[in-house]
Amino acid sequence: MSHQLEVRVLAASDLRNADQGMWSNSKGNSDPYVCLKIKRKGRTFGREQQTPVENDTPNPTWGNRFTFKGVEMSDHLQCKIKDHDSMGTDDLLGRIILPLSQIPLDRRTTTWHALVPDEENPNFRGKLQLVRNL
Ligand SMILES: [Ca+2]
Ligand SMILES: [Ca+2]
Repeated sequence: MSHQLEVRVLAASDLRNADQGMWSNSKGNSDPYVCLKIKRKGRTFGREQQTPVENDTPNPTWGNRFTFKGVEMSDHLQCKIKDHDSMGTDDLLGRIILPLSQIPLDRRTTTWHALVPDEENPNFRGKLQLVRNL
């Protein structure tokens, strides 16, 4: 049975600073945004959607709502948080893949999801807050 999933991306916190060094802008902190997509049996289902960029903060807040049609409860939501850079490729700040059933249903039961470290960046840290309607 397929559903329409509405996800609201609330906030992230404790994100790493990916704006240090040669290619940084002068402001000195990451400029985070979130890319969301549905994964079904390991493959992308539907199109990727993004939050706006929050400039220069390790603790961004968004509040944007995203709708994904035709999802199944066995699907997963992948969230990648990236640092927007005006030069070069945006840096990955953290990622998480959650079964849809593990995304909390309303704000009162909101949990922070710890981001998953990556082999290339073992110092990943941070967490992400989401709620859903299904
Ligand atoms: Ca950067
Ligand atoms: Ca940046």
